[in-house]
Amino acid sequence: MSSSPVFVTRPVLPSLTDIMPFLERIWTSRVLSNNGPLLQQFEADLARYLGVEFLSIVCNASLGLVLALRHYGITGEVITSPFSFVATSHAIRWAGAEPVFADIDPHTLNLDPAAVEASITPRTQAIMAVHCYGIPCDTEGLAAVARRHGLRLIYDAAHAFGVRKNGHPLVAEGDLSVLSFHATKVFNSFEGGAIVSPDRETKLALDRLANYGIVDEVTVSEIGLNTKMSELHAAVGLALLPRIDEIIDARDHLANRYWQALSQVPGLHCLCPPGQPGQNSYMFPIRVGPEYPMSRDALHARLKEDGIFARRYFHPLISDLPMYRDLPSAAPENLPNARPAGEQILCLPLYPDLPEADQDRVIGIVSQPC
Ligand code: T4K
Repeated sequence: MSSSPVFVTRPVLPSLTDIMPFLERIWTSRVLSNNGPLLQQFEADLARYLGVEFLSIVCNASLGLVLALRHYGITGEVITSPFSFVATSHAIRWAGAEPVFADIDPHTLNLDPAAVEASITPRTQAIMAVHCYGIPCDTEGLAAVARRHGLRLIYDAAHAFGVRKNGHPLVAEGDLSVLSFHATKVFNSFEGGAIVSPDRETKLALDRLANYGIVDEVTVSEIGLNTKMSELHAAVGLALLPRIDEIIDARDHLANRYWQALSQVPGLHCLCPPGQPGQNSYMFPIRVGPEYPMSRDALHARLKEDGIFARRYFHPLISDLPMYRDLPSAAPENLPNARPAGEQILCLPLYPDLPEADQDRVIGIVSQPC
């Protein structure tokens, strides 16, 4: 290993100066949790930034997805993408429902509405789609399928912070959308997430579900969970949110540098062209095709030799994991586009303060691996 390691991502932290006033408020009030003042402020500021009206902050996206399914009482089949982080399918199982895998579109890597429609059975109750790498799903196509068959449409929007489609916030699509503010995401509160609701009634129902189902001191309306965010996490989010445009601009800049350097390399396909209005440059995924001088896995290993930790998001496919691979929908012939994606895609290091010299090391190897 020649120089310092380069990771696929590194979180941006708020400065200690920016976070201190929020910490002082916590230490003075001694309100640490349970819908405290910082949480309420974070919710309001986030909703304003994202351009939505009703949003519930939770402790992470995984539990946000569980709550979303529980809210609609979904215990039947949920059609979902095998090309995602394992949390998507795990959340379906934790809600007591059954994941059914449908194939993805080879270009967007998101659920293909036609494949979704072909997977519907009398037991299907919902679609859980993922905006993989922040690339928007075919929201119109999925909405049409959901409408035709009376299904709920829930988006795992863990990657889609701030993304806009045709000028509109992507997280306003579907019945509910769930964001992640994990350390590895475009915007983080160390851990955290949010559920975007279409109306106040739904938001309040989700808030109740996130707080054990408590209505008041003597009334508990349902079997809720504790998925609340603490005031400390809200403080991190509040201190970082004013920097979000600067964070996304820095990501866009680096994504553009990758694009300039790699988009013409024979055998490589860069999936996220820069300069698309409303994108967030969460990842820089490349597809390593058969014409490239080595396989995706060999390139991954070659980068590692130089201390560059690119990641094979998402390999293995969720449908290949032991707890899912025996499902009929996990059969390889059902997922002809997801399979090669799982074998060919590599996400290159990308985070706002990635030094250009380190990015050039990545570019040097990827553009001339042998
Ligand atoms: N849905 C989707 C589509 C998701 O991608 C995710 C999470 C979820 C749902 C669930 O969201 P949450 O419940 O977490 O809110 C990472 C993240 O842990 C995971 O949150 C994320 N997706 C997934 C795509 O990536 P790993 O196992 O690859 O993380 P890890 O620990 O290997 O971190 C990757 C790199 O990031 C490290 O090499 C170094 C850097 N890093 C990481 C952490 C945690 C840091 O520099 N500092 C840190 O604190 O899963």
